[in-house]
Amino acid sequence: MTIEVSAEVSALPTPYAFEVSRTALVIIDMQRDFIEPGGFGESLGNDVSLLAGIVPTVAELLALARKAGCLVVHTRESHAPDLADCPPAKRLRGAPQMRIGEPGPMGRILVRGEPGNAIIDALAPIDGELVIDKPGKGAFYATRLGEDLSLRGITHLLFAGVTTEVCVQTSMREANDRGYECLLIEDATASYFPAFKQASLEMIRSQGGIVGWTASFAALRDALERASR
Ligand code: TIU
Repeated sequence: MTIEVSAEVSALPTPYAFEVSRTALVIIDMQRDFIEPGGFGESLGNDVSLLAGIVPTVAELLALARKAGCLVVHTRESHAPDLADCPPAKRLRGAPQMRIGEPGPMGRILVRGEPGNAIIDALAPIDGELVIDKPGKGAFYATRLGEDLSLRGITHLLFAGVTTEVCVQTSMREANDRGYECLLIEDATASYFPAFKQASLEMIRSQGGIVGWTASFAALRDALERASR
């Protein structure tokens, strides 16, 4: 028998309530390609050191979700080696020698199975966790994520990862349209552009939570501690 644990997080724009057994942590694209030098993120002209700063908080969040018994989902932005799932409109952007599929310091850029496509060691998935390879920015587009979540009765999603305004926000909007109640953990997400992160947090929770809620990691941890007493 599963004992229901209900938690309420101090969040914006209102408190966010969830049941642990119906909640998944979705960690978006914490892969070497975005966080380490020599990958896709840098190929687009970005300073990747900005993203490394959230790794300790995402690691704490992952440990908390595992301890609470939440489903954990990791995503990777990645393409098949023949790039059949990468439309030219996506492949042809950016500097010509550093496009998706070209060789880079960590193998072919954004290609499945290459070293740069691996999730960073500090956040490596363990048995029982889902790893979703996604060819788009959103985690639901052309993946089995929707089926995987509905098979497990998941209704609430906690989001973390990179980058806030691109893959995290796109995934959160896809989830919101599919009826999931979504909470973005503010200090467990980052952008190459701090102003874009801030704007994303504000637009997500504006208009009464038009896309969802945002809260700090500490607020989530406090809510789970209160719930387990
Ligand atoms: N460039 C950028 O900000 N992000 C991406 O290309 N992918 C993700 O956000 N994962």
